[in-house]
Amino acid sequence: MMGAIVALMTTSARTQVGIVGAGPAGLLLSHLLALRGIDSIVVENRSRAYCEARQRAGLLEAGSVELLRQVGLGVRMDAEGLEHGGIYLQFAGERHHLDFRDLTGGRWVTLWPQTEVVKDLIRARVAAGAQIEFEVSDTEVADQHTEAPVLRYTDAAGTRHEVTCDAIAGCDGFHGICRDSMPPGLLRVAEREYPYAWLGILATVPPSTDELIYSRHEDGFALHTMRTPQVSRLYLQVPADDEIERWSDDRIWSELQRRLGVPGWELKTGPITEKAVSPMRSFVATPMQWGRLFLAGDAAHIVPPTGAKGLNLAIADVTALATALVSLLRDHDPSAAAGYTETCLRRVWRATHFSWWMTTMLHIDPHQDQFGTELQLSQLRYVIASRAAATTLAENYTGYYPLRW
Ligand code: RFL
Ligand code: PHB
Repeated sequence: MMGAIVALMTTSARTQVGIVGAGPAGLLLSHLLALRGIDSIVVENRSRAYCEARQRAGLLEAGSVELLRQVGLGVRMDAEGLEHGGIYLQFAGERHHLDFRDLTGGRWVTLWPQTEVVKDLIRARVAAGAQIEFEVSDTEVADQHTEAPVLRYTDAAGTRHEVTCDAIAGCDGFHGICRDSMPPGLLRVAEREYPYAWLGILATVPPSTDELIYSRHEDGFALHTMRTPQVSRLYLQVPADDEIERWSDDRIWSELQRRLGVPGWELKTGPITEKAVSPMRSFVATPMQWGRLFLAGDAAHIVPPTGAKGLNLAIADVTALATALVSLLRDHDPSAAAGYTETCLRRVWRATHFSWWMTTMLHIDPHQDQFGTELQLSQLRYVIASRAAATTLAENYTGYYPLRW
């Protein structure tokens, strides 16, 4: 009975921007808004520890790195992040180096894991006294089409809250609730499913390579990336419906050795501390805004990870969104907010094409015929032989559109 009474009590509050999701998109948005004097609340259904440990992306484009530095989040990244000026592309048993700095006039990428971006963001927001509510449940958004949209959630102690906002940001990832809170029939979705998945591992062993290795092999794609000088991250293409239980550590290492191996090179092995299978999908929903509800990051679009674009798109979306919300709420100028979808989608579609291109060039489709195989190999030979083709890969990989804040 007491429980029922407590559950019925709702506390009311007000803020300028209600943010759903404490992933990189939601946390960075809250940080950027605070720098321009706009208040926000972030609600997140997982715990802080879970958000800080979730293994995901690794690579930041040069523009994302520069933005994080500019907004005071670069100290640990500059000390501990690993700058990469290129990648290895491997196919037909040979490994080739692409030098991004040479191809793009000095651009690069930085390996700075999403876990660390999220830890730095949470620490900065908490130190600034920001309101981040972890372990909430029953998140709801309402009145999105009015100038006073409402965010409701139940906190970890069981109290129901209703926060009246000037705008709501749906930064709640692909499986969140905000996208589905838009009116049926408004959203148009363009998507593609791929007939394979990635098995990703984290292993306590120094990387066996100085740059990332993207390898097309007859048995499937493999990627060697890293986290620190002591920790490696590796991925294997596996069937779309594969189960992690079928992959013993020994089987994983021998498959990686086969797909990544070239004469004279040795893959170092070590204890595997994490392994998981992730599906691969391209998905773009439009519009990214309805009234005062704005979607950002994976809530609006996802890409297969072969192009390393997802985190970078989330950063770019919220940079545009913060600018739009500052104009709307502080300067009463709605034009940037009205153009938000268009601003984001230009970059999103470039990244969507690039990620699809990298994915289909490097993976083995189970239904692939000789024609498909020859096209892949021809494209790969062209990329390593033609400076124009290599530059196309390099300028997309390092980030094509400049990021402005
Ligand atoms: P997130 O990180 O999914 O965060 C959304 C947050 O919202 C919370 N949430 C809710 N909170 C409250 N109420 C609800 N109803 C809620 N529903 C959900 C969730 O708990 C979560 O905390 O989305 P965000 O912020 O848009 O960030 C996107 C990135 O996480 C994602 O794009 C990247 O990780 C993708 N990605 C990569 N991106 C890169 O830029 N470079 C890479 O190298 C790269 N590698 C990868 C990747 C993603 C991978 N997986 C597992 C999908 C490698 C992999 C294997
Ligand atoms: C990673 O480091 O996890 C990573 C790097 C490059 C990719 C995907 C994932 O394309």
